[in-house]
Amino acid sequence: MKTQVAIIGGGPSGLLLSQLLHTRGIDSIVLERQTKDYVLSRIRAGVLEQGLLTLLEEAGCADRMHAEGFTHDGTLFSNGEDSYRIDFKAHTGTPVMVYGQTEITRDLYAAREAAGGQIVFSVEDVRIHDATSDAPSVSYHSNGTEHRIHCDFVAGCDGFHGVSRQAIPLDVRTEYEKVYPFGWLGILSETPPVHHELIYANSDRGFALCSMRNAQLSRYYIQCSLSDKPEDWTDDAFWQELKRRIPSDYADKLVTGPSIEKSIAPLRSFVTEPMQYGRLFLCGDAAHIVPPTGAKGLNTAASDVHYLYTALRAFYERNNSDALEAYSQTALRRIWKAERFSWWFSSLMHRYPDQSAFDLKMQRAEIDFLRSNTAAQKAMAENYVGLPY
Ligand code: FAS
Ligand code: PHB
Repeated sequence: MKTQVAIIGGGPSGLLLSQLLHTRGIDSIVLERQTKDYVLSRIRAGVLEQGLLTLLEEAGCADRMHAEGFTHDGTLFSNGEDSYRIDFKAHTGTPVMVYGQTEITRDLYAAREAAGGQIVFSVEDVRIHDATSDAPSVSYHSNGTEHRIHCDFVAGCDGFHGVSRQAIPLDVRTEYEKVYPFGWLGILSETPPVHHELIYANSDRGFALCSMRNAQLSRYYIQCSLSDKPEDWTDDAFWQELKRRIPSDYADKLVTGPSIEKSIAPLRSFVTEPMQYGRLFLCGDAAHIVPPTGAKGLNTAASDVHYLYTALRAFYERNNSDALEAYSQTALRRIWKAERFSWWFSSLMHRYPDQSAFDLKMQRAEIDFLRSNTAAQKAMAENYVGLPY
């Protein structure tokens, strides 16, 4: 088989890149390890930056998002019983969109299938060959048969546990990592959201987040121990703990119900440098991970896709490779700012097991400064709605 861009990974990064390339007549093949249903069963991100909205519009996949998504102009912060709102729209002129990553992935699959896009599911043993040559290829097994795709470029969109990052030799790549001493226990419930905007709650018992997917589907998280397992938490125990961490005005009106999904996500900051090796380019979680606190995971995957898509267009349409050669440097400049914001926001909102009394005073002072200072709120808002591409 031959294509222009071989894309490893059929999550949001790989699908968005494939669909955008298609709009410019650039051919790609997507290789996905799982089945389509499995990919769509994963519950992940919920808050979208304007940059991602623009890309989905360019890809022709934004209609359902605009019809069913929620535009949020701000969010509520609480510290114990105290709460205050940060108005993103007032500070930046930009809102955020609340629309689940699962739905984006569903919309992208539909667009690729409508366009006759090539997506191979349930592939095994994917390998990248001759990445530093002008004629790379990708081999894989499907239904017990080995296949090879000859291509111009390889896009590694296969997430944190994929093979693409490993194709960059250890003596070429540098990895930066911070593992947080807690996780997020998240549930999905077919209940109305407790508030029309998100609530980020800092409490003496730990962090909590009240989010949503639609008017009858809510997403809630509580900070939990790394040793916890989802089965350690009954639904009732989860609801009781969530109520202890949010202001009583909201706890009293919280509508509870059975969880239809319950999972624990560990929190990690991680970056690989460089994000390219010869004609292999990494996008999204294949290259970097952020703690979900700042809702930057999916949104930094989107800016990577924007940079790579723009660079590939320049190559094919104008025979110009400058942006391809600068891809890693360009993408990393925005990624490190998202890593900083996610780390700062996580440090602000969570209880750390080794937190000293002084550390707690610093955290409380930072929260109080954010609560009372317009410049601090503007800076927070500019990061949350998304820094420029
Ligand atoms: P993905 O991991 O989504 O997709 C990679 C794809 O590659 C997968 O479908 C995988 O099956 C496939 N793959 C892997 N290895 C392969 C191989 N060898 N061959 C072929 N295919 C292969 N972000 C937020 O902003 N907010 C959140 O609340 C949030 N919650 C999260 C919860 C969890 C449990 C996780 C893991 C992540 C969460 N994220 C969140 C981050 C998440 O949304 C990612 O940023 C987003 O999925 C990135 O998309 P991709 O880069 O496409 O990677
Ligand atoms: C979500 O709705 O899943 C969500 C929202 C905001 C975050 C993290 C997750 O910061």
